[in-house]
Parts: sequence; structure tokens; C-alpha cells
Amino acid sequence: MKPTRKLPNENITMPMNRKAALFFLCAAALLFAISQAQQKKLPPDYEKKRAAISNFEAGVVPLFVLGDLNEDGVVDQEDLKLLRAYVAHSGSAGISCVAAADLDDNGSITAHDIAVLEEILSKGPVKAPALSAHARLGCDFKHFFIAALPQGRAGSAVPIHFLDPRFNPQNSTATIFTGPATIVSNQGAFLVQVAKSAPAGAIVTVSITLADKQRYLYSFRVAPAPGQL
Ligand SMILES: [Ca+2]
Ligand SMILES: [Ca+2]
Repeated sequence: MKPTRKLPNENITMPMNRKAALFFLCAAALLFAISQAQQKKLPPDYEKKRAAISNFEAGVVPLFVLGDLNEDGVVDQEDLKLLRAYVAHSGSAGISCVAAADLDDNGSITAHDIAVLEEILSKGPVKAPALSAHARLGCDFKHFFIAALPQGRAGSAVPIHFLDPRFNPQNSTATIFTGPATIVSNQGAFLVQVAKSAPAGAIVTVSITLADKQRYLYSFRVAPAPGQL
């Protein structure tokens, strides 16, 4: 075969460089894919927070911000856009907390949830988003920072725990917004004491203001006493 005119080292070095480049590209793509998967499913401190929750009272679950579909910490028009696309079946790209899309908490995501979010946003920026414990539709918990019991019986206590080391009962506050309950802080958590006389089905809403001044509302229903329907 007639040799082509090439630089003396081109035949030797270029294929190696190409191989090396290909190898690094593949490795980089793999690492990127892994890190993407980890970002989606497992935030860096996810396991640590999960472990913390397992040490709390039985039944304590992480809370998420209702309406914050992309878990960026704010409920805004971007979330509404994602919700509209989801309901129109145009995809769930950008949504990391599907449960946050169930604004009316009925277990499915429909046009009514869009109407609820539109109504919330029509009043201006959401200053005190609602926290929810009902993650049955799935949530990545990219930013989970607080955990609580989803409900409590009359006379019992509903603990609210911080998962973010920046926040604690000393630098944050929790007060009863509405409902038959009082609140105390105890060993790094807030305890919502449900009144003994609280009727089953009553709703208790707690206003939580974190050290960074961000305010949230957490509501739970008073559960029926054992034996009661
Ligand atoms: Ca958001
Ligand atoms: Ca719904």
C-alpha cells in the first residue's frame, strides 16, 4: 500500500490520543450519568437525613413544600408551568416532587390542582408555603429540612424535627396558627400538644419560622382515638 504523507509520529500517537480521548469521554459520560442519577434520587446528605428520621418517633416522615414541584424552595409560576405540562401529559421533566403537585391532597393530579395553584399564586408571592407529609405520589426530597408526624390524637404530641443543622428550636420559632393545640420545644424538636378535648377531624395548623426568616405552615388532622372510626 502506498504510504500517505503524514507526520512521523502521527500514525503512532493520534490513534492512542483518540482512544484516550474516547476513554475519557466515556468515563466522563458515565460519571455524569451516575452523578445525575444520584442528584435525582440521592442528594448528598439524603442518607444522613434518612438515618436521622429513623431515630425519631415511629411514624415521623419528612415534609415537603406543597406546590414546589421542582423543589427549588419557592412556589412560583415555574411550578405552575410544570404542573400544567404534567396535567397535559407533556411530560414530567423538571419535576422532582410529584407529591407537591397534589395541591388539593386527593391523591391524584388533575386540572383542579392547577386551579388551586393558580388561586394561590393570584394573591402574589407565596410567603408562607404549606408543608405536607403526604408523599404517596413520590418526592425526591432534594431539600428536605423538616420532619413530623402526619397526624396526632387528642392528648398526644406531634413532634416537629429539624433535619437541617442550620435550624433548631433556639433559632427558629413554631406557634399555633389555628386549632386545639399548644406548643413547646423539647430536646431539639418542637412538640405540638394536641388538646385532650380536641375532636377527631379538627385541623391544627402550626406556623414555623426558620432562622433564615422563611415561614411555613404545617397542618395536620386530629386522628380518631383508638376504637373510634
Ligand atoms: Ca419551585
Ligand atoms: Ca389533586
